[in-house]
Amino acid sequence: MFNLILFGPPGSGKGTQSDKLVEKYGLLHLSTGNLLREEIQQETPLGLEAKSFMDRGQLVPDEVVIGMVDSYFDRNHDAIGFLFDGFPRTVAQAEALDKLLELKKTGIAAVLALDVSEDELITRLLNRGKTSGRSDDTNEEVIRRRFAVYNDETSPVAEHYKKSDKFHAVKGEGTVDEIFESICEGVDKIQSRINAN
Ligand code: B4P
Repeated sequence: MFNLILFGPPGSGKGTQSDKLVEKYGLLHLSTGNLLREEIQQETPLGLEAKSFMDRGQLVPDEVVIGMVDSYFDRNHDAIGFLFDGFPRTVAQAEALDKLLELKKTGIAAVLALDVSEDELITRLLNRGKTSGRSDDTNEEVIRRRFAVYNDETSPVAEHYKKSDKFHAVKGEGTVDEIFESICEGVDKIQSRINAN
C-alpha cells in the first residue's frame, strides 16, 4: 500500500489538491471533513453530534473520528493506498492511525504539509463561505477559532511525523496547478525512493 497524508491549516487547499492527487495516483480519498459532512446531511446521530462541534470551529472528539476512519478503512481494505485529508488532526488520532496501519502491515509513506499565510487562509475561507453554505466558513470569529485549534491541537501532529523523517513542507500559495505540480514532484521522488529499495 502507498499511503499519503495531506496536512495543513483550514483552507490550505487539502480538499482541492486531494481531488487531483487521487485521480493521478489512484489512491482512495479519505477526507474526515467530507465523511462528517455526509453524516450531517443524512442527519445520523454521529452527524448531529459532529455538527455542534464543527459549527463552533472545534474539532469533533477523537473517538468519533477514529471510529469513523476505522470503519471506512474496513469497507475499503482492497485499496492500493489511501490519501488521508484532514486526518490525523490530533496526536491521539496520529497514534490511532499508526496502530491501524500496523495491523494492516502497512504505514505512511509521507506527510505533505501545505504552507499558507493566515491572511490568505482567511480570504479563501470567507470566499468559499459565500457559496458553500458551510456555517464554519461564513463567520470570521469561527474561522479564527479554527486557526487557534489548529495551532494548539493539530500542529503537534507535525512533530509526530518529523521524528520519522516523513514530513515534507510544500509551498501552498500560487495557482492550484503550480501547487499540484510541486506536490507531485515530491510524491514522485518518494515513490522512486521506495521502488529502489
Ligand atoms: P475539512 O473539511 O478537513 O476542511 P478545511 O480544513 O476547512 O479545508 P481544506 O484545507 O480542505 O481547504 P480547501 O481545499 O477546501 O474540515 C472541516 C471541519 O471538520 C474542521 O474544522 C473540524 O471541525 C471537522 N473535522 C474534519 N476532520 C476532523 C478530524 N480528523 N478530527 C476532528 N474534527 C475534524 O480550500 C479552501 C478554499 O480555498 C476553497 O474555496 C478553494 O477553492 C480555495 N483554494 C484552494 N486552493 C487555492 C489556491 N491555490 N489559491 C486560491 N484559492 C484556493
